Amino acid sequence: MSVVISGTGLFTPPESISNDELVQCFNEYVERFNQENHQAIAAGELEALSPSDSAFIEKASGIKSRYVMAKKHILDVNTMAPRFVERANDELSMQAEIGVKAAKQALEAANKSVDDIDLIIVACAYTQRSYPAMAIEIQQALGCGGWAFDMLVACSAATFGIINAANAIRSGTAKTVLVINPEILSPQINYRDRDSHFIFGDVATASVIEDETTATSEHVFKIIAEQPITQFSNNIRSNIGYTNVCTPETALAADKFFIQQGRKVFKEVLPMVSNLIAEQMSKLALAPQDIKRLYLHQANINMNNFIAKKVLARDPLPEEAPIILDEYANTSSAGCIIALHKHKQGLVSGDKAVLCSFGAGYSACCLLLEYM
Ligand code: CO8
Repeated sequence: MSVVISGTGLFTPPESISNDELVQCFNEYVERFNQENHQAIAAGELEALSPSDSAFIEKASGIKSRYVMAKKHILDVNTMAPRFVERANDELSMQAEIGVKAAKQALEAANKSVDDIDLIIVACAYTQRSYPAMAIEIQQALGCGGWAFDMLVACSAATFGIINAANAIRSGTAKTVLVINPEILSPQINYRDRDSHFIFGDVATASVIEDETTATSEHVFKIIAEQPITQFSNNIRSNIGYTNVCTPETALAADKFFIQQGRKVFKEVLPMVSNLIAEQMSKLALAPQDIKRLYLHQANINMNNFIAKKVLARDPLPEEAPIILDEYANTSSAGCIIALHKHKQGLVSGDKAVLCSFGAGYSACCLLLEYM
């Protein structure tokens, strides 16, 4: 039995924030902080904050802009965080809503109807609540039967989700699966932190996974190899959780937001990912020239270029390792799926591609795909 990715979908929020807009607000905050605390700073009791810089952001990360679900209060120096209107229990929740939008596109691309779907996996970095599961809410909103569950694997959630979907199909517990990645990351960004205020954006992606024999869409990606890997690290961490959100004195502390040691992540994750891809290629006796496309996790352009160069044994052409983080920023698990969704042009039947995620945990996953 061969399992395929037969369709993908992408929901892009309507509002976008440029680096310049973000930096302007951050620098206003820095000026205000330094003015308000000038005595303590002068006395050496407090360190002055340093301004952010658009050119640094673009050079260090490749990010030029990010889409967000609620722009206004992110750019208000008095709030510097998104504000969402709480929805009633009988309304579709925000995360389910964007998941449904991406899922409908994926169904259309795969020539499937909601009646074909018998498993929904919501795989992402954060769910809006623990229960009832976002996947079960989406199951009801779409009108699908079968079963549904949520799973969290930070930036590797989408690829781990696709592997779970493939295994459900292989075991016979599902025939056609929707893997949905609704990534609402903006509430976890500390917009007052110079090191990380620029990193993430909001988005949702979805993929239809099914047996090759039931697929009817024009082009599909067959999964020809897959391997997840994890290794514990505190270098990317957030301490937000259900045990501390109700405590006012800890709820807004800096450690409750996303924090990373970017340089260490860079150094430690690169060999882990390069080796993982090399092992998968060697299992199938694939040489660098056999790989026509690299759909990599979208966290940092320099990291992606490094990995692509290792895999291809030369500098990659832009179309060989597509970058979407310039427009979308880091969208956690959705990034590699956005790259695949938007950059299939030029592939011909039989071409091999790498779909690879890496991120917090650490967690990484490499799928080798054949375009059909
Ligand atoms: N403006 C100007 N200067 C700055 C800024 C800024 N905004 N930020 C830092 N600097 C300065 C620093 O102070 C430093 O100055 P000095 O040299 O004087 O000390 C200098 O710039 C260099 O700083 P860094 O060493 O930090 O800069 P890097 O070149 O390493 O770039 C990056 C920083 C972009 C963060 C880079 O390290 C990176 O991208 N690393 C890899 C990150 C990565 O892959 N992370 C994956 C994590 S994502 C994930 O797993 C998802 C988690 C779940 C989702 C969470 C949702 C919120």
